[in-house]
Amino acid sequence: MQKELRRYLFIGDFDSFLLGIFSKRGEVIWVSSLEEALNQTGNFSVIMIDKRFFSPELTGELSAHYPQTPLIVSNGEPMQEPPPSVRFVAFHKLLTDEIAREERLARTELRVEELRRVHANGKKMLILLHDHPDPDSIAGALALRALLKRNKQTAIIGHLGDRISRPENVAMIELLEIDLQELEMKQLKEFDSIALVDVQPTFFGPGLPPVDTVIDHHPLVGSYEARFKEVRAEEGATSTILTKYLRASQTDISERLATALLYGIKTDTVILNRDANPDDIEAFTFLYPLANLGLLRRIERAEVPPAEIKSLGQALADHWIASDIFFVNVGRVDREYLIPKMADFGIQVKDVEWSVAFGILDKTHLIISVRNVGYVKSAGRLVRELFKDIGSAGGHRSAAKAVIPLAKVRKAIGKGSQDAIKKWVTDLFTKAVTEKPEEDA
Ligand SMILES: [Mn+2]
Repeated sequence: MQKELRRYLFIGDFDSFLLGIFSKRGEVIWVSSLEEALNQTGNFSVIMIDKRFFSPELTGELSAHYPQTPLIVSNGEPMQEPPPSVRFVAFHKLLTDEIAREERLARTELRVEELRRVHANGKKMLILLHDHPDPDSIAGALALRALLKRNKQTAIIGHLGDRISRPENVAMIELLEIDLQELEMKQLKEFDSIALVDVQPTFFGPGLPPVDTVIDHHPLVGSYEARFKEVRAEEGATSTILTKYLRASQTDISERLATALLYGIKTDTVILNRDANPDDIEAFTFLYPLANLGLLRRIERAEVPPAEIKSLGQALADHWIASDIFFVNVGRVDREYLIPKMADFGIQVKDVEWSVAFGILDKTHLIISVRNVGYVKSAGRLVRELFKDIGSAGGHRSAAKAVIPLAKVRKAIGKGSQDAIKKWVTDLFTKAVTEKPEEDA
């Protein structure tokens, strides 16, 4: 099909910059009176009228003379009630929006350059995740590696801590063929540079070598040094931050990477419900057409192994509700994911505002997983205040977690029986949740 030549008729006072933009797209005819406008030959794709020239009579005559041609009124403030078939477009606003967008992209691109300089040298870098990597952190790591134009030989993605157990995460790693390494603290000094993704140095406690980069969306915890720091608590996912980086630097996004990032944003924001902001939605919309949705469905429907259904059933039996908090004691588990799964379930119970699931992992640690409805106190802040002195604790506004060595629990409550722990957790949360509201949101 032959491409149609676009012709634009401008009536009135328009900026030459704007006319220049349109002349790149077709023929521009610019007149300063209605008479001249009516004397043109041929048809136009669209007629633009300066708002000061606008009147119902003028648009009436133009419509009669050029039937089927859209009329667009521009310049100045939007019209109260444009007549039917006449539209208003504020070009100056479009242009300033466009410039603001480009400015944001350019700023982000400069950040990417800075980040690339930090990791330009050094043969082997480490992208370190938290101890129990989730889809957002794994996707973030893949994105950082692509952004730095490194591969699995020159940028290792690793974590301390145990094998990954949550079925969806296992499926993600298998189906996207992600090479994730289990490391020990003493191995970290073998790397030339370290970037933390979806986590901050304070999470690891002492023993962590100096890190070069921190990219995270959890609130800033403690103080630490890093050559490159991007900690944005307003974003719902680390994948969102890195998607912006990839877009601004026009880095190629493979189908595999897009699928990972999409899944990361989806899980960290619970399908754009929890803690999602417009950036998350924009990143999601951008990634959606690039991702392999068939693969994503296979990752998401990863099921609970049959042997564990019994544990889930038993866990649910030991639940109670106090002060609109759903508590569930999951008991002893070898796979941590059962605990957050129970917390996710609990928050769906009618009239519940908080859900607290806890259990003992590997006979050594008490894991507490917390969810809330989102419009109450921040879950992350609450668990930090409760447990920061005896374990590691943190999270988001509506989802948080604490990991406490059993020895510390025994020290805090005098004993370590299930009943004692149940009473301790119930009392702590009931008191913390019902206490006077915190100052800011
Ligand atoms: Mn995250």
